[in-house]
Amino acid sequence: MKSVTIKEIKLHIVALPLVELLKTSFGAEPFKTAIIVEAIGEGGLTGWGETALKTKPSYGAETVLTALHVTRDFLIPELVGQTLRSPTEVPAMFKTVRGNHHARAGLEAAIWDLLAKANGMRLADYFAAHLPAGNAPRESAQVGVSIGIQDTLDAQLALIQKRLDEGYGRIKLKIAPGWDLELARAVRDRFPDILLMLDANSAYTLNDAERLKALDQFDLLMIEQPLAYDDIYEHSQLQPHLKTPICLDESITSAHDWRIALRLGAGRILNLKPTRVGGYTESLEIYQLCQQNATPLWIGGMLETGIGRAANLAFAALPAVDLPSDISATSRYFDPDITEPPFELAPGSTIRLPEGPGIGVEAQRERLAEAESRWREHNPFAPLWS
Ligand code: OSB
Ligand code: MG
Repeated sequence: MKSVTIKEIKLHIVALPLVELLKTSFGAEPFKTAIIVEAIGEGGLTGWGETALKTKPSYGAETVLTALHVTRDFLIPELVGQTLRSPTEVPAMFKTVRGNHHARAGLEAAIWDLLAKANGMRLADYFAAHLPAGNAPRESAQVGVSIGIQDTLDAQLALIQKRLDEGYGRIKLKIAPGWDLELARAVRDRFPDILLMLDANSAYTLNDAERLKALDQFDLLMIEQPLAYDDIYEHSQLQPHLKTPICLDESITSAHDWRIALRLGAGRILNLKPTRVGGYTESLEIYQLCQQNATPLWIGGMLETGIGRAANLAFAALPAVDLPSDISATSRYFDPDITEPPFELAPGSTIRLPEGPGIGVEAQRERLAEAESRWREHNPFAPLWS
C-alpha cells in the first residue's frame, strides 16, 4: 500500500438548513452543523472527513467549537508532516489527547479518504483491506430512516406514510416520556407490519421500567438507548425484563465499552457511530467484536453531510453490518448537499456505493463556502472563532 505525507489540514465549519428537523428527547437544532476536514497530501491529493457535531453539548459532550479547539490546537499539530502507511496509525498519534472522539474521528476520516484515494481504492474496499479475508463489501447498504418527534400523532403518521411511499423499509421514531405508548399504539394500528424501532436518546430511568416493558406488545425491532447516556450497568438490569432488544447508542464510546456491555448483557444490538467511538479504526475493532459474537450491528448517523455519509455508507456495506443503517437519501437531509452526486434510495431500501476512489462523492467548493458563511452569520458564539 502507498503511504502519504500530510502537508496541510484545513477546517471548514458549516451550517446547512435541514429539509426536515430531527426533534429528539433533548430538542432540535435549527441547522445541521459540522466541521468539514480537508487533508492535503503530497501532490495536492485531498481527503475529506466530517466532524459531525451540534452547537450544544446534547447528544454528546462535544460541540463544533470544542472540537474546533481540540482539532486545531492539539490534533492537527500531531498529524501535519507525518508520513502514514495506514489511517490505523492515527489513533496512536492522538493518544495523549483524551476523549473528544468526534474531533479525532473527523480528522481520521479525512486520512482514510486520502489514503484510499492514494491507493486508487473505494473506501469500502479499503476498509475491507484492513479486515480479515471474507469481508469484501456488498455493492449497496441496507438503510432506514430516522423521524423526529412531531407536534401531533396525525403529522407523525403522515410522515411515516411519506417515508414508506419513498421506499424506506425500516422506520425509526424518536420517543420521550409522554410520547411513547400512545405513539407506538397509533403507529402499529395504522402500520401493523412495518419494521419499526424507537430511539429514546436516554430519556428514561429504571423507574420507568414498567412503561418500557409495555412497549413489548408493539413488536419493535429494538429500542435504542432508553437509559442514561453514560450508563451500561442499568441497561443490563433492564434488558432481562424486556422482550424488545435494547440497542445501545450514546453509552458505547469504544470497543472497551462494547466488550463490557456484551459481558453484562446490557444490550443485544449495537448502533455503531464511527464518529462517537473516535473513528473508523476503533469502528473496525468493534465490527470484529460484533462479528465474533454474532451481535446484530448497524451504522448510526448524525445527519451527516454527503462527506460523512459517504464514509458511513462504505462502512455499512461491510458484510457483518446486518441491520438497516441510519443513512438516508440526500433528499431526507439537504437541498442541496455540499457533495455531488446525491445519494438516492434504491429498491429494497438500499443505497448503492458510489464508484469512485475514496468516499466516491465530490465536495462542491461553492456550496461549502456558502455553508461556511451561513455558519458565521448564524453562529451565536462567533467571537470565539475568528
Ligand atoms: O440518536 O441516533 C441518534 C441524529 C443526531 C444525533 C443523534 C441521533 C441522530 C439520528 C439521525 O437518529 C440518524 C441520521 O443521521 O439519519
Ligand atoms: Mg440514537
